[in-house]
Amino acid sequence: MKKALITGITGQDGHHLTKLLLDKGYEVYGIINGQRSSRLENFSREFPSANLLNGDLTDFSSLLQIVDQVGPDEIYNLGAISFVGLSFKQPELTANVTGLGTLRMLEAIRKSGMQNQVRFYQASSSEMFGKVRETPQNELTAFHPRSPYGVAKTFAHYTSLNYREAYGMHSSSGILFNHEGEYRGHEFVTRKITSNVAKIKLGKIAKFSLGDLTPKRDWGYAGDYVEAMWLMLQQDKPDDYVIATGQIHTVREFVEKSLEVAGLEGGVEDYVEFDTNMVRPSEVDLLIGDAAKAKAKLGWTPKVGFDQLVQIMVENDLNIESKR
Ligand code: G4F
Repeated sequence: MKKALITGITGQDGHHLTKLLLDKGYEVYGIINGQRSSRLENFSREFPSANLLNGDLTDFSSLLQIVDQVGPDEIYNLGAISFVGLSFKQPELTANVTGLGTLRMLEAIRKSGMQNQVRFYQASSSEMFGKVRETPQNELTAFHPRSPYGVAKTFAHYTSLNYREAYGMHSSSGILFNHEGEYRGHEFVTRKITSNVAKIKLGKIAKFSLGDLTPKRDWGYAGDYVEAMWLMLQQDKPDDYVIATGQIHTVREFVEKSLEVAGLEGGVEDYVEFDTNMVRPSEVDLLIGDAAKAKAKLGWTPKVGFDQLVQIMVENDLNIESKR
């Protein structure tokens, strides 16, 4: 039985990936930081067979000890301070967890003497493209990150590449564009929209607030994207891949579609107020990915499109809110 170790296991992608790997017959291990949270409780209830170990991406000795103890075949490094807005308020913590955390994990694999056995996946991000140099963005597009989060992810991306080149490690990075779904945290704009639209539909609130409605994103379904992660580690050779749908929509369009799915009449301004606090010091205006390489080499294509994604999320939140 193959063993997989996941950092950030209780996050959105950790949920989807754990399900995928358990269905494939893996023994799944995850690193948690020892703090109780509703996310952790929900995760443990849903996946009682997953083994959760205390450790932290800011603590090298804990990573080394866990890698030694588990002896994983595959490591998926999903752990990060992943909310871009927060990274402007806590840039040093973001650099430490999201950037240096990746270096610590790769070094733990090397120091444990397992660099030739372990296959490593790094969760790279389209935020690295930031102020985009070309459209659409592919694996060769130059990076220009626009947030402490994007800068930290760029460091982690190149560290993963460096361990591949310097030590011959099977280290692959997925440059994932925005991916959403029913496990998405409420701080991200899609979930903020669908949970508030559900509350409006059920008569709990009349309006909610958002920042800039003009940014354009390439939004896919997280369940599809974790399949790409797994496929990368099944290849003979490690490599980097853009994972995206190739379709873009504005934040405003996401609100419009959510209102439509919920059956709410009227325009965006009838339900949304502008909140200057949500405007970022530097914004990423447009992200759209070209996943041709993933299609050609991994045989990966997204199954869920924009309309279906919004439908999944709105219906999920209507279901949750109707029980509260
Ligand atoms: O949902 P967001 O916070 O996601 P963002 O910044 O695009 O980052 C996500 O995708 C990245 C991949 O490209 C990941 F690496 C990252 O970890 C994360 O998953 O914001 C999307 C857009 C932004 O332009 C933001 O300024 O929505 C805009 N926005 C407008 N009003 C808002 C709000 N974002 C949030 N979170 N909350 C608002 O009220």
